[in-house]
Amino acid sequence: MKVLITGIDGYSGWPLALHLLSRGHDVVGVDNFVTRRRVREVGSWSATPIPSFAQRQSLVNQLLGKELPFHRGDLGRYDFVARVLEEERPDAIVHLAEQRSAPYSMIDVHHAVTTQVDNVVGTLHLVYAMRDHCPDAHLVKMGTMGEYGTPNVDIPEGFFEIEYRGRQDRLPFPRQAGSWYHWSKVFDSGDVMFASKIFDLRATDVMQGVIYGIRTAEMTDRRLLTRFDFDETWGTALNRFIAQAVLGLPITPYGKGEQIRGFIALEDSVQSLRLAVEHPADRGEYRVFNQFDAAYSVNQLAETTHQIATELGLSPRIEHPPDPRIEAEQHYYAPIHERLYALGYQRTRELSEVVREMFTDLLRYRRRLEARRHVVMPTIGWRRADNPAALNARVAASSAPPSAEPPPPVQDR
Ligand code: USQ
Repeated sequence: MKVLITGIDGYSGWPLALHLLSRGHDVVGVDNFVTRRRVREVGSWSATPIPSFAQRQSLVNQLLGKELPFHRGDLGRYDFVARVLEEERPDAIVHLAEQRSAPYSMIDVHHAVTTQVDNVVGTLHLVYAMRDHCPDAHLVKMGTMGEYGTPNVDIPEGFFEIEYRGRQDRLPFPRQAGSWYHWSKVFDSGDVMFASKIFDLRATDVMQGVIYGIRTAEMTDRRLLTRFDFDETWGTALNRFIAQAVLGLPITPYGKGEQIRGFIALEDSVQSLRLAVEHPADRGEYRVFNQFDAAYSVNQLAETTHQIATELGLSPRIEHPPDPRIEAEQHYYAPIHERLYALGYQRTRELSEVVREMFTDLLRYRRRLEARRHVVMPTIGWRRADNPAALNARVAASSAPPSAEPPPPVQDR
């Protein structure tokens, strides 16, 4: 199959490209490198050194013997999106090119607006360009488990049967997102559901849990590693905890730490996206997959991190800062996740195994973590008004300009 990945340069997009290429698919990439710029904006960088995209293309060529065509551009420009789809006519589009950070969207009004405009407009441009240039293609859209929030009932995969005042229907399950970012995904879901109906498109909305991990089986060379964010804005819970333990900073489950989320290893996340691609939805069908392996509280993840860090001779400690978010710190959580398993999905990575692997990799990149330790602890609050000032101060304090990133290391295995 020919698969177009928007956001191919990102944390998930790059491993997905490698995985699909290794499974014999053709991959075409699209990206505008905005994540690299926005991570610099908050004074941070990836713990793993990331080669330029041109270098990534030659590595794919050299190590996998594959071509990786690429279009640099912004999904906010319809002429660009239409031209790429007309030229490439892919069988599937995996749409990952969205602003993906909840804290980033909560910095101030401008970050809230840019998140929602980028995400909603990019998706709308894609569905219109699909209608006009590749109406038979399958859109695999990255949604998020966070769209549902934490209701006090089980969470179905997108839709549920309801009886109300004596009548029954199958309706979209209510959304109760917890950040401007998560709300942008809710709006996207509505738009994709509607587009599949009016344009007769094939669409899968993947409600993804929090991803953790640093590498996949295809990363046989250190230069093929994906980016790894650990700062308060771009790093996610478990990835941050391990970076904190390596740095000797406190591991930070927020508030009571009983917030439960669905989690999935990076490797299994790309496996499930491949399965979605290889089993397309029907024309006019909008389907929803809840994509995670297991639900953990952030306390459980902090304890696992603490235990493995101790085994490795580090001296970790757990602290509970006040939760900077407005979210339930203790709640019921039972989402259903069956549809991917029905397509053959199997969990391949155990939590503790991936945590150990992350420690090994991050200890190797300890100096890069050290250079950005000042951006790890939380400062962005869901209610605070002084966020831009705090952010600007931190960027100014950043110890080295982005151009000082060392070149990618040479092959090590
Ligand atoms: N958390 C901590 N301590 C930290 C960081 C986070 O306790 O140092 C807590 C948060 O308060 C939250 C939970 O961990 O309750 C998850 O936070 P997160 O930052 O790991 O993830 P989140 O902001 O929800 O967003 C991430 C990705 C997003 C994706 C989403 C899936 O950034 O792109 O959509 O995970 S989900 O969480 O299922 O919505």
